[in-house]
Amino acid sequence: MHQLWTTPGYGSVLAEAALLWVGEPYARVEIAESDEAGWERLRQVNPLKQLPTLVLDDGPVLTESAAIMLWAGDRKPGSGLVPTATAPERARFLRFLVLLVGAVYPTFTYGDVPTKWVPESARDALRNSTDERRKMLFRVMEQEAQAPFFLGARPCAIDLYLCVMTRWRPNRPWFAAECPQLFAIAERMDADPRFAALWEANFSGPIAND
Ligand SMILES: N[C@@H](CCC(=O)N[C@@H](CS)C(=O)NCC(=O)O)C(=O)O
Repeated sequence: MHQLWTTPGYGSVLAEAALLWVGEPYARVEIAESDEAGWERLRQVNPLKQLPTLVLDDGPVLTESAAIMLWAGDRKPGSGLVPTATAPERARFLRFLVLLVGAVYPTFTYGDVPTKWVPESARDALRNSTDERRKMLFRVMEQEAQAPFFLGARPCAIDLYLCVMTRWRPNRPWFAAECPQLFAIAERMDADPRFAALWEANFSGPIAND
């Protein structure tokens, strides 16, 4: 069975939702946020020590949430997780998937613990500038959002990212006020029964990553 490394509230929830979406069985290797030994064990598998990290049942290690989304889409091409190569919404899907992982996700990477990257004196500046950049990127997505889901009639992996990332900084109340389309999409995904237990397990407690 595939092995998915997880920490509640972290990006592993994106991969877990994708696995549920396409019906791939998996086992969780859960590490608590404070479990330093667990994170060191993760480093042996993924030198970046990041989640999601998925070890496939035939051996390869998949990191990078977008790679996991695309891989999962290939496992069940008709599932809707990833629009098929000839689907009219494919181009917009690729644009916003890459924007989410290439532009939005790094604002968390560099802003979550700024002192990993800059001296203490620059801590607040890096946190604030990455937070502002993320808001700008989400405002771009707000302008592009369709309804009821980001690409239109059917949900896809983009909606999973919106559901999860809107729980992180600047958090849901900001989205409700500033990006109501994205907020509505997130709430629609909250209500998807396929993921009810997953959202509960990941977002019912305090989220250190917020
Ligand atoms: N590009 C990666 C980013 C993953 C990422 O930054 N994950 C965060 C959790 S939400 C993490 O593991 N942070 C710990 C760290 O970077 O040390 C992806 O799309 O999967």
